[in-house]
Amino acid sequence: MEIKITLGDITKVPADAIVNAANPTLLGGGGVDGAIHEAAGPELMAECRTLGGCDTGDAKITKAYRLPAEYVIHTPGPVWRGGDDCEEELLADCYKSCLKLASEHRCRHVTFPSISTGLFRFPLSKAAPIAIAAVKDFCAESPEFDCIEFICFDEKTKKAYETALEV
Ligand code: AR6
Repeated sequence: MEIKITLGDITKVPADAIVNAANPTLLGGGGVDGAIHEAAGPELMAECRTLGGCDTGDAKITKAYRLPAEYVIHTPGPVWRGGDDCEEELLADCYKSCLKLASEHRCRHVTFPSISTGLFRFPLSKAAPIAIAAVKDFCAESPEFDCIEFICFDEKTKKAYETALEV
């Protein structure tokens, strides 16, 4: 199993499952969520409306419609409120909930954005090591994945994930 860090737009990278950094309504938003809905087409929102939302740290799966993937896995990350509100545990839960669903759906290649580090303001230097550790922990128990890929939208994010992967 390979962990890859790539600079790019997650809506353009083929995968079995693309993870969406959503919010608990699952009814769309800005950032990567907006880009994913835009690229997938309106059928994605129609399916999301049937899901009844999702708790922070949990995940729900849909089809991917016009995206280059089989599935989208939607996970609401925690809003950063200073660190005393279980943000770190909830962020790790996001990655693990997504990988559990991906595994149940026999996905081998999963792409992640940097959950919570945009509009939800989770500090990147804290989020990147939590993300890498959560993926490594999960995959140590479930080795069926070929590739878990972090698609970073800017150089700063890519560097933070590369640094976290090196240690
Ligand atoms: N491909 C890859 N990464 C992207 C893309 C893209 N096309 N677009 C943005 N990013 P954010 P959050 C990066 O704000 O912090 C939405 O309104 C972005 O640069 O998308 O979890 C939801 O509905 C950043 O590095 O997600 C929620 O309300 C990372 O993706 C809220 O935002 C995450 O930024 C979730 O906030």
